[in-house]
Amino acid sequence: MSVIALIPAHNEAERIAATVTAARAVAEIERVIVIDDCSDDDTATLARAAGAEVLRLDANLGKGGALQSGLDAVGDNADVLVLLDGDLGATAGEAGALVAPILAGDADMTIATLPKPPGSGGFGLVKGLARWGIRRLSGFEATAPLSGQRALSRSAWIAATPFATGFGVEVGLTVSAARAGMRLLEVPTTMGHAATGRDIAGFTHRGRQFVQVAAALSRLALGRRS
Ligand SMILES: Nc1nc2c(ncn2[C@@H]2O[C@H](COP(=O)(O)OP(=O)(O)O)[C@@H](O)[C@H]2O)c(=O)[nH]1
Ligand SMILES: [Mg+2]
Repeated sequence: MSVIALIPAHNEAERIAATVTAARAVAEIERVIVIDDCSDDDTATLARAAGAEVLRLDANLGKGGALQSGLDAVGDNADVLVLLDGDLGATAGEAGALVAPILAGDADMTIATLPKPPGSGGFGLVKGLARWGIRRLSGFEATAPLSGQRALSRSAWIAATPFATGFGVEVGLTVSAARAGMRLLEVPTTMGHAATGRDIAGFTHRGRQFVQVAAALSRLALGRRS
């Protein structure tokens, strides 16, 4: 079984090395591929130094586009895909808990739930929209509708490709897989990431996410994926 981790990373110099190191230490994971599209910092160099294969893209494709490029690059070589954010740091080492149910044949897609991050965070608007849309479109009750930490069997990613664009990728994965009758399983973890707060950067980030999640849900409602 070939288990390949795809890590989309845009300006993640602060955490990418720790994320890659931890992902590479997961026994089940065979290859770690970082997809870096036009970072302004040293993300690619640091990822490579930490032992990742790095796919550099000439244009900024957003999170979903980066993941699709990673999948296109591995082609038929993967049996299980692991999707991990670049800002998990050492907690990426918990990814084995996502892979195990797939390898055991107990689920087609696992989704990590994360503890509430310390600090204020946002107001939960994006998460609320994502949870509502997923329920409306597929009936699935998601605890962690936006979690990017997932493992997928081949049948699950075939059901969910092409991936939805930008930050719509996760709702796209969940709705498409659930609609196709895939078995989805949320797995509690203590993973953590660089959460944004109640400042201008945080509101801008979540505003962009809200728009991209809404766009993905609209396309799914109309029966189109991307
Ligand atoms: N390659 C690539 N990765 C991206 C892009 N946008 C976000 N990411 C990555 O996707 C992951 C999640 O993004 P993040 O900004 O942490 O969003 P949040 O955790 O949902 O608030 C991180 O690893 C980002 O570096 C992008 O345009 N290109
Ligand atoms: Mg993050």
